[in-house]
Amino acid sequence: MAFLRSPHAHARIGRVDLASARAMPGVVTCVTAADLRDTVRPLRAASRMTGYHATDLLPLAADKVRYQGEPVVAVVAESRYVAEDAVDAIAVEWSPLPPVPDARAAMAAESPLVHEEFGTNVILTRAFRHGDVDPALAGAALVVRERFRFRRHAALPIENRAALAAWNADGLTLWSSTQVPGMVRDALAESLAVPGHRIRVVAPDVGGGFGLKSSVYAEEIAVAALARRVGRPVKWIGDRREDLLASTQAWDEEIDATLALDGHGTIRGLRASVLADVGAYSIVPWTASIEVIQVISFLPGPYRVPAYLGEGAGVATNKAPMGPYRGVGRPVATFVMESLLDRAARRLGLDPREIRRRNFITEFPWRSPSGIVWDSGSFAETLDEAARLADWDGVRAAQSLRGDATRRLGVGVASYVELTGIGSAIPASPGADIATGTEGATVRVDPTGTVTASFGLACHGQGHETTLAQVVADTLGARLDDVRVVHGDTSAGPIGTGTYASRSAVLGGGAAILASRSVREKALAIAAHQLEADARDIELQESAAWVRGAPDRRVSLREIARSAYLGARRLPKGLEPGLEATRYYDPFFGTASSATHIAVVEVDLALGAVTVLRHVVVEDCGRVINPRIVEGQTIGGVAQGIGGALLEELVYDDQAQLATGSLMDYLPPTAWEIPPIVVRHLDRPSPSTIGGFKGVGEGGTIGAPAAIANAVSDALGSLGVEIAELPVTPDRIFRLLASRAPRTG
Ligand code: MCN
Repeated sequence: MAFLRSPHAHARIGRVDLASARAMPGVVTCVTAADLRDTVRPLRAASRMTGYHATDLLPLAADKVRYQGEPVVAVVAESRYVAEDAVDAIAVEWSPLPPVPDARAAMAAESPLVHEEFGTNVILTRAFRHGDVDPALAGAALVVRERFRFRRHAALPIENRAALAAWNADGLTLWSSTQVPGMVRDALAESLAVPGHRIRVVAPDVGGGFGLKSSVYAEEIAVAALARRVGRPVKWIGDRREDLLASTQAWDEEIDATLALDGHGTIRGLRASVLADVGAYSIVPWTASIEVIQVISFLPGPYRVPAYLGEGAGVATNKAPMGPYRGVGRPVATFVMESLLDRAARRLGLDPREIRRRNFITEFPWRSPSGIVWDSGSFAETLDEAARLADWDGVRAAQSLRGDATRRLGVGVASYVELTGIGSAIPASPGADIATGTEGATVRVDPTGTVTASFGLACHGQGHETTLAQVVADTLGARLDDVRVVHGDTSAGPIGTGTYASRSAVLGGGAAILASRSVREKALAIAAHQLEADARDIELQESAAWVRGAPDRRVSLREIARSAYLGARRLPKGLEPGLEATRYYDPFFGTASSATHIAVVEVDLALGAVTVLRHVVVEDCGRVINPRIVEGQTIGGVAQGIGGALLEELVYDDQAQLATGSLMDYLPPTAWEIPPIVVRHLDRPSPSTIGGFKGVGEGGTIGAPAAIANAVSDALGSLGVEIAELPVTPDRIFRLLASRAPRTG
């Protein structure tokens, strides 16, 4: 399959002439939205947010296109080459409309509308209020204000999105490079009106997702609908241009923030107003609010903020839809809060570490101003250890030695707290009907004594095959090599949604522990029966059970399992045959992960270039299942954070045309830009999750941009430059320096 995608950001679709394309040898079918109207129902993401306007998710645009790259015609051919040639042979009569390229301008009364039927481009608003912020600001000894800007960003997984659909008499199998096979199955059942048990969605080895693959996409529905129509399997593999144009995008917010403090640097209040460019549609199932709500939810960070007002608005523009990206909202929230604190510290003559220490939350559980419950947090401890590892004082000494050199050193800190393993108490959006708060595990010992642990999760690089096997092996008492983890297949495991929001260790690990405990209990009962001992006296480890104190009286897990399936004669009286369990886990609120990042940078005043010399992360992700995997997760996240801080930006021009549609223009960091990254784990078990795990998959990306921005501000502080916009490219540094340079002549 190949798509004819809109070349326009905003246009009416007139006559579509498919005749030449259809006549080409090798073309199987060409369809428009009208051809699918009777067989595909639109999907809508529900929410009770005030002023929320849901938009339809359809496989192809009908009547009007709202962003460059939106699919309009689907072509199925014998090969992708033929399909692409056929796309070129299609003639569409476009009637271009004035584009809406800018969120602030889109709020003006005279702006063209992305969706005329709403009568506005503001498609959602949300606010969090706590205490009374006006008097807190009015009576403050110090008030710092800034307008921050975090530019639009691409998640850029190495593997582009792809989907392959095949129908047989039993129903549909869809292979998709998705993070959320469970959500895609449910969505396809609704959109194609097929019973859920007739749909199997498989996410095979997926080459990264970073949040981009955690939504339901038009292309997935299109391949399934077209495969049904033509009676043959249909495959679509997106190319990089399609990925940059038509996958969900991230960030793109402007934040007006005001922080009020007393003379000692204690926070009195925080006010923030966030304007988010959410693109053309509200995505399924997250709505268009996911990024902006997270920014205002998490802005107060790990600090005591007695009065808070956080307001967010999502504004539709003619760009690809906004979606979740590693960290969701928190990279932006952390950048804003940490930058405000550094500005306050500079005005008050305080050490950046000291202002943080004076404001950290120290009592737990703590209810944040947006209603999040922090169950724990190692804020001061991560800060002190990171400062030690980064040699903070050594950098300060080196700075004073360098004086006015043209290459300035800077050191920057960022601390954050992150809600991970989110349970059912925190809905993705008010009133949203998405089962993100629960996850299941099935643990089965087969008659050969090997263990299969299956999950509704869909690992795409996080190493669940290793870490969840560790959890099952440890809890059950099996050899690690005897445990196989199965995930990413809706027909092979319990009900689940997928892998996103740093939830798999907490929810998958929690469900795995519950299921493994059930299986272990039964295995102990069977072993006790076979060994003629009391179950309380049986040890079960490394796939063998023995009587405590009498290691010769032993049976293997294989022998226990065979008995379990051979039935009554081998089992204790009344015990049901079989050796497997399925359990679900809901951590209710979730648990708080935290970390401090410190970046040391060098800024070349002549080139405007920033080099990150070293980056330190000290993190508390609870009980660490696998230190090397946690380290890998953190380093990968920091690499993406460096990209967001210094390089990566999706640039749209004033016609809402993407100017960075290839990797010649959109610049992710390479090995050259990534310094040595030091990661230290604190290993402080969560008080509120089974197993004590806290999530870690996003943290690197949350802390790094803020720490780097603060380091650059530190390097340029004596020149009167403070960073308020990311990425801080050489071009932006030049402009900032030029605007501050003393005039001569
Ligand atoms: N882990 C651990 N000990 C802990 C916590 C976690 O050993 N205390 C392990 C887990 O068992 C898992 C890994 O660390 O193997 C990440 O766990 P977790 O924090 O639960 O996150 P998820 O597995 O739910 O992964 C989602 C998260 C997100 S939201 C994004 S975005 C992201 C990320 O993970 N995208 C990734 N990491 C990624 N890594 C790769 N390679 N590719 C992506 O697309």
